[in-house]
Amino acid sequence: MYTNVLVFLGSIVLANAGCPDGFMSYTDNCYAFLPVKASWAEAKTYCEAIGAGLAVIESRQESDFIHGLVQREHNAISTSQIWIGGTDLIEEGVWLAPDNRQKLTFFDWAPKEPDNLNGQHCLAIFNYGSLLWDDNRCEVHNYALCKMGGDSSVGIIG
Ligand SMILES: [Ca+2]
Ligand SMILES: [Ca+2]
Repeated sequence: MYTNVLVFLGSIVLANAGCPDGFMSYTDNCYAFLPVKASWAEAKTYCEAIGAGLAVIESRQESDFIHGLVQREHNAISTSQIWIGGTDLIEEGVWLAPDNRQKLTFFDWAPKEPDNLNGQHCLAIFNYGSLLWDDNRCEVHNYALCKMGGDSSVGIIG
């Protein structure tokens, strides 16, 4: 617990350290909320355009940090979910990271999700209540959360 507190304080002191303008830092990563409604694939492209990727959330601690970040954007997100990194488009029920195709190992599903209702293959954070996760139709227009490795230069490919 003590270590967690120290890490938490450190993340405040170092807020934005090593991150581009508009990004928030947490551990070794940088995060940016994109208040632009787009399909999951478009959101992925937008994140890549700023040198990041759709945020793959990998732990309880990281998900809790994201909840705090999202709650600060409450007005912006009240009408929209937020796309994050994860899709089961290739194989139903097998969730892969958007870039390296690694299987996701951490999930923060809302109750009764994922339900794959009428074919839902893209990962989003609900825009109300607990901010837990939903699978939604990839063509729905949502906001996006981008993530960039702060300790490695993630360049724009091309
Ligand atoms: Ca699905
Ligand atoms: Ca769903």
